[in-house]
Amino acid sequence: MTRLTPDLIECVPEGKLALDDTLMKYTGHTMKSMALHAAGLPEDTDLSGITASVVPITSGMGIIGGFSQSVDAILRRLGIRSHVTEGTDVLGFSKAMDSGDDLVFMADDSMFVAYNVRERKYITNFYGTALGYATALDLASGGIKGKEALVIGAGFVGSRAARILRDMGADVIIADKICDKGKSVAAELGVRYSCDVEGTLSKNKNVLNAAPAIFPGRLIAEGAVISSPGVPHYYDEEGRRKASCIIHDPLEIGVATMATCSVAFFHHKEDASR
Ligand code: 2YJ
Repeated sequence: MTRLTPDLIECVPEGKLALDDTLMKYTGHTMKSMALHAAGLPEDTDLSGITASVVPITSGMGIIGGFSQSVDAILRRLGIRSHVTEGTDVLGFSKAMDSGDDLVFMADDSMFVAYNVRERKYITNFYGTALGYATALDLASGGIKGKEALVIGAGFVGSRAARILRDMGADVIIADKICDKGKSVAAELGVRYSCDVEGTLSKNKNVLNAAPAIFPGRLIAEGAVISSPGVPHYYDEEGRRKASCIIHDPLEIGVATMATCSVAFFHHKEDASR
């Protein structure tokens, strides 16, 4: 699992959303309206009644500089009244409980969750990321229903994205360089798989790249729509020219979608598929 680094997220807190411009251009949505749409909530939902605590977690490899502040900034941009707790870890969590906030965000090295305190349910970043990027692919491709969608990577995000895209009515192919992994996830979901990641990528126009891999431009299909949560993220000049759109950000799409899915618990609109 890729660990975010401070340089990847350093522009998030101040960020005037270049991401909003990209999303608007390719999906017709802002970050907020896309995240609300993904969670099945009205796109003009006012989130100013929602409060959130972000708890810094020191365990394992420790605090990532700017991580909690970036999550906090993303929540505020959605209109949520968020703050970073003064204490870390269990002390921070107890402060979050004392504050009576609706949602608590916290991440260690292996899991990042948004916990809905009143509904006692949580959403993982794996699910929020999968849903956010699957929604971006759906919108940017003009509707993925009935179309082929290639999911590269059968890991925590890719397997969830494949399920979401299948449920959207896409004809899903999973490709993973570890062939047995792709095969077993595909069998579980009842979708196709390919062990030839590069060959399949070069033939597919609708791609969700959840692999920690870099693909050269010669493998990108002309006009491809690429929704790309995978880190490291890089497409060369040829890839950028051939793709009709590449959607990526290091944190925002996943966190914003976690937040709206957590809010959807209040509306009983989110199932337990995390
Ligand atoms: O609170 C902090 O500053 C740190 N404990 C944050 C750790 C963030 N965790 C990661 O980047 C891990 N790779 C887990 C992410 C899981 C979701 N993709």
